[in-house]
Amino acid sequence: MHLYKTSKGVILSHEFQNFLFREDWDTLINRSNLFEHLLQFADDKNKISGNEFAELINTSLLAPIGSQEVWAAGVTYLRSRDARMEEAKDAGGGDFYQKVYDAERPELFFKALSHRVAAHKQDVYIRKDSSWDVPEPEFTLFINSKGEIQACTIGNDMSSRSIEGENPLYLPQAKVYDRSCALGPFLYVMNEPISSETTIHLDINRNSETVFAGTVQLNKIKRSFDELAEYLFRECTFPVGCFLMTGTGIVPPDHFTLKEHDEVNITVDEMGTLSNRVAVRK
Ligand code: DO4
Ligand code: MG
Repeated sequence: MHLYKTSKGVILSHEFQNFLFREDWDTLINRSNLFEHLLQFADDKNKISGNEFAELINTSLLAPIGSQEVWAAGVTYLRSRDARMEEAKDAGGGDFYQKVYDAERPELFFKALSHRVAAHKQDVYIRKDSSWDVPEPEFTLFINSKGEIQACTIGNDMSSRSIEGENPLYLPQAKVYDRSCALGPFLYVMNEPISSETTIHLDINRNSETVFAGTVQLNKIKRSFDELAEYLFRECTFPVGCFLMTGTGIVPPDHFTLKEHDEVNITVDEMGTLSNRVAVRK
């Protein structure tokens, strides 16, 4: 079992890479024309069958990341701006979200290295010192060291709304902690740019019941992916490329908070579902 090809592109994971490619993960993915490179391996003998693929996504896979940094963009959708203005209003921080939504410069922040990233079917964590927590389903880009967008994956930018709402300067603590980020199940190397009509779906299940469901289309984003990538690469180099989460367009209503054992499913049309259970770090 090696590599999975769909009509839209090639799907890659560490599990395939061990069998098929001589290079390590960082070298393999950090190149121009990644899709064309992978196509060379997509012959019948290297392809896995649909059944094998279906089996694979029921197992815990490694997250599709090596030594890359994960960065995230914020307030790129109106829904994120509105939710944050509300949560920060008592702290007097609401205006900043309006300003950053309108500004030329986007909000970009450092999110994680691989040791803080949960893979598909691994637990994501909520903080013990937080009382209001949400997942943020985000279309996530892989950008090579030349700043070229080469692939994408599904991301969850886990966030503490109580900590960020208390004071926006607490953003790094609201956003960066163990297992605050999930990526996967695979790296999707597309043969053409993803359609702006693509829908992201978030479903949160508790005791087998759906307690929140929401959707957003990629075309609701305020900024282009190229613009976000260009800002990120202005004064930062990424020797083996980086991941960039592009912001959330879905925020559950204010009365909602995640609880331990909830299951968070983030589906992106044509790509698949990233599934994680919520836990508290022991
Ligand atoms: O401004 C704080 C973070 C925003 C964010 O993570 C998002 O909009 O997705
Ligand atoms: Mg986010």
